[in-house]
Amino acid sequence: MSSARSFTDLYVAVQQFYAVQMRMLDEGDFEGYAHTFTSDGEFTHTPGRPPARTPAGIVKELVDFHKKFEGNPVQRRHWFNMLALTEHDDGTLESTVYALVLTSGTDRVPEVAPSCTVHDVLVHESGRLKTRSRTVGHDYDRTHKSGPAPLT
Ligand code: SDN
Repeated sequence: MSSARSFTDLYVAVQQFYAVQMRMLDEGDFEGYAHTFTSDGEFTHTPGRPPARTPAGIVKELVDFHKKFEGNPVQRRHWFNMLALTEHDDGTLESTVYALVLTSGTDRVPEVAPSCTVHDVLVHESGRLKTRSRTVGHDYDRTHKSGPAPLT
């Protein structure tokens, strides 16, 4: 770990990064969300679906996925929690979080689905955090195991 920045600083920076990133997705700013990934970034949001690659590919994937809500608009919010972070010697960060997707239609009670784990590789680019890869596992998928969080 670099001496200039404490683990606590890094942990808070990753939380802030996620708060901004996931708000972009939830507000429908797919371009903004996709550009929080590196130019060679990879994103798999559903098991069995091929990874979307590059910010342009990620925008296309998100536009396609959200077509299923056409005619039945919903507000989705991705709630991240239980962040576990490991910093590698080359500065790469591995992060695992729990994610709940809260979906509100016109009903007062939101649906919580799916319950997910997220495994990210994060890097610093020009002093800013970016996602190099994101793999989302879904708890209903019995082939998926999130494993224990790494001890730092
Ligand atoms: O970006 C994410 C996502 C995400 O984009 C998801 C999408 O649909 C588009 C970060 C962390 C978790 C997720 C989870 C999902 C769930 C996925 C599939 C679905 O909602 O049925």
